Amino acid sequence: MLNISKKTFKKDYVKKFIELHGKELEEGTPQNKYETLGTLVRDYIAEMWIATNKKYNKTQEKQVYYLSAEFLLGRLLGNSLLNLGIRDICKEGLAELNINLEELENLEQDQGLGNGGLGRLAACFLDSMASLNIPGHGCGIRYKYGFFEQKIINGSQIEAPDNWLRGGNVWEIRKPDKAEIVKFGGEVKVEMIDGNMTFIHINYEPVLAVPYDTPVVGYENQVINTLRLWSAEPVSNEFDFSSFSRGDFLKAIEYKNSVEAISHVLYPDDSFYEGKLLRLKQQYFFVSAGLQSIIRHYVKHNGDLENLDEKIAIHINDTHPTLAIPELMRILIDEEGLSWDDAWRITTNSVSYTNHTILAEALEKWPVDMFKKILPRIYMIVEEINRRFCEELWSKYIGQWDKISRMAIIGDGYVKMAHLAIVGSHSVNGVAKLHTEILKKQEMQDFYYLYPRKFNNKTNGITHRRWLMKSNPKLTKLLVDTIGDSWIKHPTDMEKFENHLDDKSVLERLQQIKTENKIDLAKTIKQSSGIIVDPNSIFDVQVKRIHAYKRQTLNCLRVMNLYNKLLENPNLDIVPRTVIFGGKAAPGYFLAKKTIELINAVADKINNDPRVNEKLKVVYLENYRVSLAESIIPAADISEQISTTTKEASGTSNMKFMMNGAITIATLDGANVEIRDEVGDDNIVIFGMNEREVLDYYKNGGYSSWQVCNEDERLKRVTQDLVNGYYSPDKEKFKTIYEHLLTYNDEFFVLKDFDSYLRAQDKVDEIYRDSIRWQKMAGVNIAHSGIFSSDRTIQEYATGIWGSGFLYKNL
Ligand code: 26W
Repeated sequence: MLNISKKTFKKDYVKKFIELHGKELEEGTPQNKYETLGTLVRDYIAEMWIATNKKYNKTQEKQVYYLSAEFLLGRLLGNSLLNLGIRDICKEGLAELNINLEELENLEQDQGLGNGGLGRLAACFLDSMASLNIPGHGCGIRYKYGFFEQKIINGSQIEAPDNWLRGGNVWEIRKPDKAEIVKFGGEVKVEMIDGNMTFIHINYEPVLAVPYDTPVVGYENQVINTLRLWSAEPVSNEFDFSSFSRGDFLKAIEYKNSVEAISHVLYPDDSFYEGKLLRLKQQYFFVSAGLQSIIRHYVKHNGDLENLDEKIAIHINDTHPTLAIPELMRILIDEEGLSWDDAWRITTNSVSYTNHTILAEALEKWPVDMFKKILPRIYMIVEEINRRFCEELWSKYIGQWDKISRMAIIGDGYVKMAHLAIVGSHSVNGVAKLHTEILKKQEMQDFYYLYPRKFNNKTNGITHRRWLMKSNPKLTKLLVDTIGDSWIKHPTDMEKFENHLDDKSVLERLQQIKTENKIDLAKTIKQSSGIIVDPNSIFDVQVKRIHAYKRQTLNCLRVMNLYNKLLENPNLDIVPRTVIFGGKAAPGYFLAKKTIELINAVADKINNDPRVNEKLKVVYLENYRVSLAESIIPAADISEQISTTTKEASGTSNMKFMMNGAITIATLDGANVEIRDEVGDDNIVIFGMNEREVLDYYKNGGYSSWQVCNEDERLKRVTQDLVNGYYSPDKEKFKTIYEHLLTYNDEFFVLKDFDSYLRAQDKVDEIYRDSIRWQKMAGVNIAHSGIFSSDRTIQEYATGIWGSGFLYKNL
């Protein structure tokens, strides 16, 4: 907690404003004022930051490095103020200077360096590590362009570059003196020097990795951890173009461009893996720079590499940073002179790996030729890891060649990154119970039998500081008023709220808060899409990446069906609904982009049909991102978590919604299963096929979407409406969706689950009419959401995987 009075803050603020902008406060633009506040807060942080680092160096506590290709932080100002404990003082101080804090907060560009769940999880984890006093730091790429901006034009997604650094970034500090060199291409010369085999990398292309550090502020505990993001630059910045001959000049430009390309843009895919050279370069770039700087720091402060694994933990977020394994081997062997065996012991003891998806099409594998050419020394090390691993397999599984070749790290011309990650780490975890079980039983079964003790579950979580305290201040206040504030540091204390759910005044306040949040969202919707929605209708929300397995199509088909029903019977007695969608499609994912077009076509027709408008509206919110999520989620009545069972590893928006009092309608997939276990069957609406049925169909076949469709008049009608011109004069427009469902037998069982989904929606309607019951359900969901705080998740990682943060074991 930062100790600062309102008076001092005001003085500091005005002084900083003048320093930065050379004019008086009254003349400042809102942007000037935001920049001033951000810079001032960063200054406040600076001293604590230095003190934290000093303490870490002195106590030699185990340091955790969280390696991730993505960190989806969103905005930093509001949460930094909250965690510093000075948000109220700043708010009041600014108000006295005629400045509205929230307006400044809304001027901040989202830091959108991630695709979705995996990147946002990394951001929640940073917040929790700092807040739990765990010395844990992020390591990633400072993409010049983050996840693209989505525009919806004539109902279709158009991508625009996310130039997030345009207006500067007050949070980062460039550290050129901490730069590292990363080497690509070239050859490896093997020489005997003093009787030792020595590997010398020659003719490589050097890339300068320059770190930018962002402070990660712990909640009222004086801890500031570091997120270090690397930017790629040419090794020499001094291009004296005039002294180059023409050939050199062009070469120099080419070199500069190829280097800068590495940290230019985040790949906007989270569905289909593509073996792109630049992506491989990105992965090696940040992993190599990160590890070199970690080891350099370690050697400076600790010296002895022999017990490195007791002093640092390296976590790899999915397979994207798997090259950390061979890179650490390279540093320990080639640069520090350790033996293979010592290096291997240290590496495997340090590294741990999280898997985030079982979708086969998303598994990373790199063509050997590409790998070898771009990372010759690393390839040699991977080959040696593979050779030794296969040797182990041969002696264990005598004669079982199929199994051995299935499990090898290198095979069929590819390097299989998940295999390398499992073999080269001491811990492999899934992100929800069901997901971990599926990994063990199906996807990674061979490895599970070989290394049963490596496998473990760590159910995901979300930071309640951003997703409740910051985004829903009214609900936060209600909780504090009724149960006190112990839950802020011990989120499972939220359970106490359940004791107050027989108090009518509490339920009324819950409802009032939800309505006020809905009014705010209705304004946002009006501003961004022009659509007027009724805050008294049910706000029914599905926001997430657009993907076939997440089944936005199922949601859309039920809206189309409801529309048909309302037209048939205008007096149909339903609670009015506002169905809200949001999310981005990968630019190359045709079916996902078509899904967006379909939702918008359906929305357009329904919203312009006065016959149904009192009862049904459909909204597609453009450019879904962290900051938008913060205003949508507190306003949701219903959380749509409707993925095909077995396909969603965990989901995390499901947790955010329940924490804000939405009722979940869900399949028993990912963490929905654990949410159900927490709140009980009466406080969640479950539908659809279970795990066994899905796995059985995938294994044995026997599903016919065509037959399911033919036996259901409603389905016949809505699927025909896709291709008969009902939603578009161009009958071909939604043919791909139709074909996916009927010609190609509906891979994700949309039609199969349709009936059960509709019945679940009817049930929601029925429950909502009983306002007391609904608010109680909302209350139970809030009360049981504490377990899904990422503080719980991080404590499990710290004690179960990293062996760090012992101070907090007894929290
Ligand atoms: C194209 C390569 C690729 C493939 C998969 C890039 C990124 C991915 C990620 C693993 C996708 C992802 O974000 N997975 C999500 O991770 C969340 C955090 O664990 C889970 O909650 C989601 O269920 C899971 O889909």
